[in-house]
Amino acid sequence: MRVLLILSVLLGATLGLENFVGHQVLRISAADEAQVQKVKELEDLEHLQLDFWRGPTRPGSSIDVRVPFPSIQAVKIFLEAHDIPYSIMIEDVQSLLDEEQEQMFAFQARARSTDSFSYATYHTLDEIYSFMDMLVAENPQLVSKMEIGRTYENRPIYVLKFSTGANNRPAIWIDTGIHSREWVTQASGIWFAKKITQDYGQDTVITSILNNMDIFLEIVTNPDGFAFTHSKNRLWRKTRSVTAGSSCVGVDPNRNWDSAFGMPGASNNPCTETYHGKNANSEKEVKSIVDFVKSHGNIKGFISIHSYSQLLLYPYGYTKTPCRDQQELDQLAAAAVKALASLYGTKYTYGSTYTTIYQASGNTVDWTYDQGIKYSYTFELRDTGRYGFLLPASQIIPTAQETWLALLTIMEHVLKNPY
Ligand code: O2S
Ligand code: ZN
Repeated sequence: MRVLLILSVLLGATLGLENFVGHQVLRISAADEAQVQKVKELEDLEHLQLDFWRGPTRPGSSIDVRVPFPSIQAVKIFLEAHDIPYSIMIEDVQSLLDEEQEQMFAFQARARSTDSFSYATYHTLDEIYSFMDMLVAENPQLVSKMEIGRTYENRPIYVLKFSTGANNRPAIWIDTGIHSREWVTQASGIWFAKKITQDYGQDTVITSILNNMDIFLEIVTNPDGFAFTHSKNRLWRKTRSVTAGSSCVGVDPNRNWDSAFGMPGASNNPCTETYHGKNANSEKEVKSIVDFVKSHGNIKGFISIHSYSQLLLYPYGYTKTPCRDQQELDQLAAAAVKALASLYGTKYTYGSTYTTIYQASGNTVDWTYDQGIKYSYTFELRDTGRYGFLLPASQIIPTAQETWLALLTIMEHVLKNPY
């Protein structure tokens, strides 16, 4: 055990990877608003280097936070002193990372076709980009690849287009991985892409959807961040843009949209995980989608996929005021999570972002909704925190399969309810 530990630290060190030896993820149960405020005090203590995986949120729903080894004693003493209950969700973050690495290593062989591609493992950016090229080459009638822009570090930003007909049909947009560490989402995006090509012409629902609408799928929505999760820090969430006057890197691409930009529910501190950026659309990864959506002009459903917590959310995140279509969006969400649960019993909660998790201004689907895209949803995939962002690869396919049933429910509703 000790030898293994030393080995993994050495291997990680030679690769220049940030290590998480002894880091724990604590689940904090703040009972009332006063306790939530106490936890927020912890968030403001930058030297503790806390990484909030979930929350701080409303009283009653739990807060998950990764605590670096040197801060563990201080944090636990603080929580105990204020009578705030907590439990240890992950004993040692690094040991989960080591398991993930071993699993990826076992499936290293590069696939020559999308049939031999391993859907049940996590992949690098290069592997995903080569998957996309294979899928396009194998299905030229159905799939094409568009470059909608370049990232801060000048990587191409690709979108797969699934289309069987005329230009500018009404369309559905799906993005995965705008937060780079949410690896099960990009992995699910890959699976969705393959699923569409397999089921078109076989399954009546996806066939009728694609006979009338196009689907745009952006699998790696934050390529710089994703590359960084492989090369340096597995738990990187934001973009990789440099902020003048700060030594902290990156902007939260889910707080950078031009909808209540910079209002409560985002941070103006570049060193936090929810930093909104200098101005709306400052991030090229965001601006590329904004330009695409505006120039397309006929997107009818917009689904942005995150992890984790098992939630299906609709606007708004910046205000508790219900959106105009709240009733219809709520009913459709209910139907979607029911379809999702029908496969493996996975339970989802649904509702508006603000009322269901926390206030979030400048988020993607608030903007798309206010652009007139009525069917705008955010998913948070598995799990509810046992593994959090470090979901074992064995759960990729079940996660993608069940999510696909929810996506079909939403897409079919869009098809049957033109507006
Ligand atoms: O914090 C976030 O960006 C959430 C979603 C927001 C709409 C609240 C992701 S990580 C699920
Ligand atoms: Zn996210």
